[in-house]
Amino acid sequence: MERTFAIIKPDAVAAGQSGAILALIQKAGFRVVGMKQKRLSQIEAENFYGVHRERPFYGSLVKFMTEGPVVVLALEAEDAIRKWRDTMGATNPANAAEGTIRKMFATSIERNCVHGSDAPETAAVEIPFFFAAAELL
Ligand code: 3AN
Repeated sequence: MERTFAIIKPDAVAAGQSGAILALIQKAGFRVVGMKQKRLSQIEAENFYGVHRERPFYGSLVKFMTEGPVVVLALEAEDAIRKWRDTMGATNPANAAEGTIRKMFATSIERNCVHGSDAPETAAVEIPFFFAAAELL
């Protein structure tokens, strides 16, 4: 079993799509081991997306990710990291396959409704960034 980290981003939460996305997560066979709704602080968003600090979209991305509440999730499944990225679809919804969450709900490459860890090393940092061990059930 593997764990990955997911976020339902502010665009999707504001649009009332959290429940629909959670249903798709469960239908895809993930076990939810951690879940909470919170609003990211400026510092949290800056640090979480620190790897993108030098990218031209960094400021805009941080602004977007702090504009309203998000739902943070720790998900468990076999091959969870790859499986969740497949379930989300391509970063740019214009390239996302039919049936993926981003195809259904994302409106742009920035406002792309969900996040997922891209590698085991990333998941190992991202899950404890948001969850204490006792919150993972
Ligand atoms: P993914 O979320 O698919 O792993 P990353 O890690 O390349 O994609 O990008 C992190 C986030 O940065 C994306 N989810 C998206 O919100 C934003 N982003 C990525 N590329 C762009 C871009 N070219 N313009 C605006 N925002 C972007």
